Parts: sequence; C-alpha cells; structure tokens
Amino acid sequence: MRNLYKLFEKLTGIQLTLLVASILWGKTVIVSFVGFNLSNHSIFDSFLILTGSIGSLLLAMGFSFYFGQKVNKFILFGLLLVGTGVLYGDLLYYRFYNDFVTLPVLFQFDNVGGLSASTLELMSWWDILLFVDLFIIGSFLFRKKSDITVPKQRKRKYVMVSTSFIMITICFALIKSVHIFSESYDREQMVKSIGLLNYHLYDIALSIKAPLQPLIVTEADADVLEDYTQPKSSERMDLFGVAEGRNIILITLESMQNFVIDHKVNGEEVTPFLNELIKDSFYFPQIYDQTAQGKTSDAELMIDTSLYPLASGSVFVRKPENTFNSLPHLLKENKDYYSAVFHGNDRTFWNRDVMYESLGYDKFYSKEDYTVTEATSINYGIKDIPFFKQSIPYLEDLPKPYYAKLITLTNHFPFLLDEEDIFIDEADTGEDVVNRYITTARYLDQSIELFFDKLKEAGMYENAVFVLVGDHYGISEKYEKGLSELLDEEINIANHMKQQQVPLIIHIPGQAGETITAQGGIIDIRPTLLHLLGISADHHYSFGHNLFTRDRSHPVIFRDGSFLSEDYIYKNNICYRKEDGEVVNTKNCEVYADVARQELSLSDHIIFGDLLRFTYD
Ligand code: GP9
Ligand code: MN
Repeated sequence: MRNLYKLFEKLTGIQLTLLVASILWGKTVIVSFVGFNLSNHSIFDSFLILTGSIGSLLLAMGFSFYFGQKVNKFILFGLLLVGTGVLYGDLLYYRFYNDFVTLPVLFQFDNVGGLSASTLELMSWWDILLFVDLFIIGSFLFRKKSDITVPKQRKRKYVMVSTSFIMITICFALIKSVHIFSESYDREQMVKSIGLLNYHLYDIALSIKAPLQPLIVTEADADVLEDYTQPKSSERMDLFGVAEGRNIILITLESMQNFVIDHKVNGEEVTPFLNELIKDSFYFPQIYDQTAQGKTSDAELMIDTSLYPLASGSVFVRKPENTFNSLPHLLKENKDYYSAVFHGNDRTFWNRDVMYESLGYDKFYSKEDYTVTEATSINYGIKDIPFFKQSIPYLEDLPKPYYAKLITLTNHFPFLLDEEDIFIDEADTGEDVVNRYITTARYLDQSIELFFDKLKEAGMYENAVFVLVGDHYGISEKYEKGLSELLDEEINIANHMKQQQVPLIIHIPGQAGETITAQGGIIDIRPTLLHLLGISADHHYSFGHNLFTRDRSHPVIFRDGSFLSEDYIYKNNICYRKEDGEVVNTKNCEVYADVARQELSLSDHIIFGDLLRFTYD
C-alpha cells in the first residue's frame, strides 16, 4: 500500500485526473458487461461498450481543473463519488426493471412500485466492490502533497482529445444504426452504442426539450393525424352493438399475467373463477403487456386513449394537462355515459387526480372514500375484497349508463398477504416472489368472484358489460428462472414473449363465449369495446385495432421498439422466428420495424405536442 501511495504521490494533475477517470471507466465497463444483461453482443458491440463512455468521462472529470490552476481534489473526488452513485442506482434499477433509469422516472419515484419496498432484496454483498476504490482514492487524494497544477495548454489539449473521443463515439453509434437517436426509446441500444454516461446526458437533453414542444407545434402539425384513422372493416358486424347501452365495468387486474389462467399449482387451479368465467366470455389469450415505466398508469392510458405510453416516465406525470380524446369523452359524446374511476390508493398516486380530470372522468373514488384500516389494507392500500365490497354502494348510485373503471391493488409486487387471505398454498420454486405470486393471484380471483356475486345480488350484473384485463407483468425478468420452473419451460425468447401475455376477458351476460386468438395489446381494448357498444371507431386517433377484426399482419408494438408480428419476434435489434425462437435475417423484420418506428414517433408527437387540442373546436 505504501509503495502504491508513493506512485500516487508522483502523479501530475492531468495524470491524477486520468487515473480517476479510468477507474470510473473501468467500473462502468464492468457494470455494463456483468451487471446489465446486454444481450448477444457482437465484437463491434463489445467495442462500443468498452469505448463509448471514455470521451464524456474525460470531459466530465476535467471539471476538476477547468476553472482553477490545479486539480480541485474535492471536485475530483465528488465526481468519482457521484459517478459511482449513479452507476449503482442504475444497477439496482436494472436488476428489477431490466431497464435504464431516465430523468422523468426519478420525478415519479414515489410511484415506482417495487423498489422502495425491496431495495434491500436487490442488493448483493458483491456490490461493496463497487465502492472499495472510493476509500483508497479518497485517503490517497487528500494526503497527496505534490504539485497538481494543470498548465493552460494541457487543458486545451485535454478538452480537444475528450471531445474527439465523443465525436468518434457518435460516428460509431451512427454506423451501428442510423436510427439510433430517433429511436432513443430503445434504451438498451442507446447504452450499448454510446455508453451509459452519454445515454444519461442525451436523456436529460430530451427531458429538457419535451416541455418546449407544445410551443413549437401548430395546428398544421395536427393534419397528419387525419391520415391516421383505422381502416373500416365489415367483418364481425354480428357483434357490432351487442353491448349497446350497457353499463361498462372495467377491472384492471393488478400484475395479472395470462399464464395463471387454467394453470394448476399443487393440483389446484390458481384462478378457478376466471377459468369458469372465460367459458362464457370473449377471451383473448394473446394480448401483450405494452406498458413501460408508467406501469398501471400506462395501462390506463392505453385503455382510455389508445395512444402508446411514453418511452420514459408516465404520461400521467409528464403530460397530465393535455387534451385527450379519451374513452370517457367518447362515451359521453356518443351515448351520454357517466364515467367514474375507483381505486383504493391516494388520489395523487400516479398523479391520478389531475390526469382523471383531463381524461374526462366525472368522479374519482379514491382512498378517502373507502374505510381503510390496518385490517383492511396491505402493501399499497385497501385489499381487493373490501375494495370491491365497499365499491358496490357507490356503483349503485352512479347515473346510468355508466363506465366504471375499478383498479385492483393487492396482487402487486412483492405479493404480500395476511394469513386469513391465503386461499391456496404457495408454489414451490426457488423464487419466493413467484411462490407468493400464486397466492395473491388467487386472492384477486376470489375477490372478483365475490364482486360478481354482490353485483348479481344487487341486480347490477345483467345489464353490464365486463372488461377484465391484466395491467402488466407481475414477475419481472429478474425472477424469470422461478417462473420457468413453475411452468416447466426453458428460458428462451419465445417463452419470454409468451410470458408477456396478460389476460383479457370481455364478459357480456347472456352472450355466448368465444376464444379470440388474435394477437394484440392493451392498446387494442378501446376499439374492441367500442365495436361491442355500437360506436364506430373512425377518426378517433387511435393506435389500437378492433381485436375481432385485427389485421394479422399488423405487429404488436412495444414501447422500446420491439414487436411481435405473426411470424417474427423483434427484440434488441435481433429478428427471431416466432415459432422456435431461431435468429433469422433482420430483413424479415424490417417492414414491421418501420411500422413500429412510425407509430411510436407519431404517438410521441401527439403527446409531446399536445396535438389533440387542435382536433377539438
Ligand atoms: C398503485 C397501483 C400500482 O396505485 O396502481 O401501481 P403500479 O406499481 O403497478 O404502477
Ligand atoms: Mn399495476
């Protein structure tokens, strides 16, 4: 150690800065390769991961001497500390979400389920290694006595070299993909191509630009929307209007994935009620979770507006004052519906109080409208059984016809239940999270059964149309091993995609059941429902398709630019054959990739530019 210190003592100002920059570079590279599961990289990818951060790291570290004659030890150490902190934050976030932190997500951190309750679970003893250098460098740095002046000329050279590195990085990234910057929603591609630090800087720049966009666009920008209407279809006109005039009861099933349907654990059905219900319902087994960082709020956005969520952050938090051509508005204009939303959490969670106004809800029943005691709540708020029970009298009082959206809560990570609410044994995989998920999924199933019973008792069942939909995945990729054990399936891309399916059930009392195998997403719910209600879906600026008539060649698009077509899976810029998960030539996916690019950018344009305000007189 003493010899090491002697060497350290000899370092000049520039050498010292370079040393600290390379330590942070080393840590960034290790975290990128080991911590982030940046799938299947080629030699060129590895080269980009290795080199991408160098320029900006150097430039950033230079702030320790740009404004003085010598290196400011506090600034240098501070940069190392902050850099390490950011790296560790990224790592923890990635471990749970398999995604990278964005600036908007930091502003909605109170709403990011999962992390707060279980940050400890995401940490590992090995993580200490990420901080060891801080003690060594810290103790050396503040003892260092030798001269660390940086002459002016050297500063200039230093800046030139750093910026050249940045330029080269940008060129390489563009060689990798010309769409890299317009597809910034593909964060994995960004991080792989320009490095973690540059990714963060670009993300910050985008977040600053976003609020300015509504000021730049004009009415003419909205003209493009006119072209974007869904093709008319004459198919399945037998179903057009079969639910006309009925009260709509839409239930979002928190974290419910489709694999639980008809699945048995220890010989027992996980969701016996839903399994029965689907026999007399339209059941859509191939509906995919298309949410991003906004989780439940993204699902709600798609249900109500049929727009794509944002790539970073939630529209509920970032653009809640926009004009939306939403389901409550459409229902009111076309059939004079009253709209209410029910959720047993704080009004402000996901900024719902503000967003629901814009979406046109007449009433929001939130935590303050429910009796929430220690006995009736767990995790995020009121348990689903008391939630449904207490919602009945409110529903009874609603003006008819109504659209009621009920948002369940109990089946939420980390899937906790009180003893008296456990109606099925836990599963027996190596992942506790997966094992507990079975019990909370069953609790949700039971709560819905009870709700249906109560509605029947109160005479509110017959004249309703029910839409039940899983809002997004519950078991994240981190716990995929446990899930594959539960389902006795190997981990591969085809199974991974299948696990992104969420159940969608549309139940119309008196209507015969049918399983609709069309591939689709949550974004397709609105046009499907409107079809059943007898409301034509033209000119609704909707990205969704009626699932009864959905063109099979249209891909199901995910927010990171990946998609699923009838025959292919496209993920992380790799094209796979859907059938067996074999990698195939990217050309097979190109035509769909263009559609995905076009739809995502138009949807973003609508949201960031608040373009729908021009469609109202
Ligand atoms: C909280 C509930 C759960 O109110 O909507 O949120 P999530 O973490 O799933 O987005
Ligand atoms: Mn949710």
